[in-house]
Formats: sequence, C-alpha cells, structure tokens
Amino acid sequence: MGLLYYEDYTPDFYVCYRVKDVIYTGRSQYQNIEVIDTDTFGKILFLDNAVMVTERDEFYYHEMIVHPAMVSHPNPKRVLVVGGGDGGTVREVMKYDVVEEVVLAELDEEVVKVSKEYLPSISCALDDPRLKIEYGDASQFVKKHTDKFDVIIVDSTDPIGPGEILSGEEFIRDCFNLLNAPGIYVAQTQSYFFGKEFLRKYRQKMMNVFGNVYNYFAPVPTYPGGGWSFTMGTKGVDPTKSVRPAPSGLKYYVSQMQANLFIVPPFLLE
Ligand code: AG3
Repeated sequence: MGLLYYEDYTPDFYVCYRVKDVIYTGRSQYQNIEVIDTDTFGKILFLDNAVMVTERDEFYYHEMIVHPAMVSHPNPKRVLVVGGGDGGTVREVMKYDVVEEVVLAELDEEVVKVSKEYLPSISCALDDPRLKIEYGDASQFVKKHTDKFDVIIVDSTDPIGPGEILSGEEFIRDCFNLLNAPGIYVAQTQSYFFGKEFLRKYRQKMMNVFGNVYNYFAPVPTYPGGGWSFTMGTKGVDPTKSVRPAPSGLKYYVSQMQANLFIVPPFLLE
C-alpha cells in the first residue's frame, strides 16, 4: 500500500490517503504541521492530523465561506478573516474591488510560511497590499480591537485544541461588537452529519448574540462527512438577496444559489 496518512475524525471513521510524497513535517509552538502530496488531491495541508486544505478541492470551501457574505453585504470595505493562514479565504475576498482592507488574525505564523512555500495556488493573495496579518490569539484580537469591520469570516480549525475558544459565545459576542451595521459574520461550523450537536449549540449562541442565524452547506470531498456547514449572523442585512455579482471564474458558487442557500435539510430540523 505504501505510506498512508489518515485523519481519525471519529473512533470508527477515518479518512485515509495514499502518500505520493511527504513534502514537509514540522511542529510549531501551537500544532503539528504537515504537507503531503497525493495523486487525487494534489498537496494536502494537515494541522494536528486534520485536513485543512487540499489543492484540488479547496475551492468548494473557500468560495462558500466567502461569497455568500460578500455578494449580499451592501459595502464590504473592511473584512476580518480569523484563522485561515493558508490564504484561501483571503484569496477569495480579494476578488472584490470594493474591498479596501483585510485583516488576517492568524494564530500561527508557521502556517502562513508553510502555505506560502508549498501551496502557492492557495496562498497567492497573502502578499496583496490590502492585507494586514496580525499573528496571535484571535480571541484577544477581537476583544481589544475597536476599529470595526463590515464582514467577519471565521475560518478556524476544529473546535478542539487551539481553535476551541473561537466557537464560544464570548468570542461570537466580541465579533458582534466589532461588526459594523450593516454587517455579516460567518463561520465554518463543522460536518453537518457528525457535528449535528455542535451545530445545534452554535446556532443557539448565534441566536443569543445576533438574534438571527442562517445555516448553509457545501460539499467538501476531503472533510470528514463530506458535507460542511457554515453559520451566518447579520446586522441589518438580508443574506438571501445578492446586491453585487460574484467574481467571474468561480468553480462552485453561482449567484443563483443565494436565494435558496439557507434551506435546511429536514433531518437537521428536528
Ligand atoms: N478550516 C478548517 C476546516 C476544518 C476541517 N476539519 C477537519 N478536517 N477535521 C480550514 C482552513 C482552510 N482555509
């Protein structure tokens, strides 16, 4: 079989890859960082044994965490990206000319370095002059910062280890306070098959803070469960209405999705 790499998402469900090449392995102050090469997915970035991005399927996730918010906000000039050190989310945000400034609040400088070195098609916008990178704990950043944002995108790791604090109600509230009106907050909220309970709790926190909550879903072939959830809260924006076209050349998101994006599958409604 050759060398195998796997992500053990639950005790009895693993996602496994045949390795063509191990490109990089290292340990930062915060986590294990690994990049492997595979035939089907190209290069894959793992953080603490969880797949963050692959070259071939990252577009589903990055387009879907970014465009639904960016097409429906009336004037998204300042955008905060929390996590997302690989740069994929920043790359999608930078496709809008209306964007004047993006702040990337990333915990781990090593993730940015490794992505720049080995994942150029994903990290390519990390040198955009509109970007400012703030390294360190994003939960502290959102507490201390007062200069507000129009859109906040939480592209975090799973809610265990370093990413855990980013799914707490306190963090969501600090983001709410840092958001302009009109404003949109959107976060990745895990597999909607395995993470049903997490999603239910997250929705409750959003209701407590924003008083509204919108869920939408997208396929991500390499994320455990295959279908990923996103959770959005807004201040004075109706996210079912697009007010600007999506950038041309996208591979998954199309504007026609927007009006029906927030339909929840019946098994999740109970
Ligand atoms: N953001 C984290 C997605 C979580 C994936 N979880 C997993 N494989 N267990 C990914 C960073 C992409 N910019």
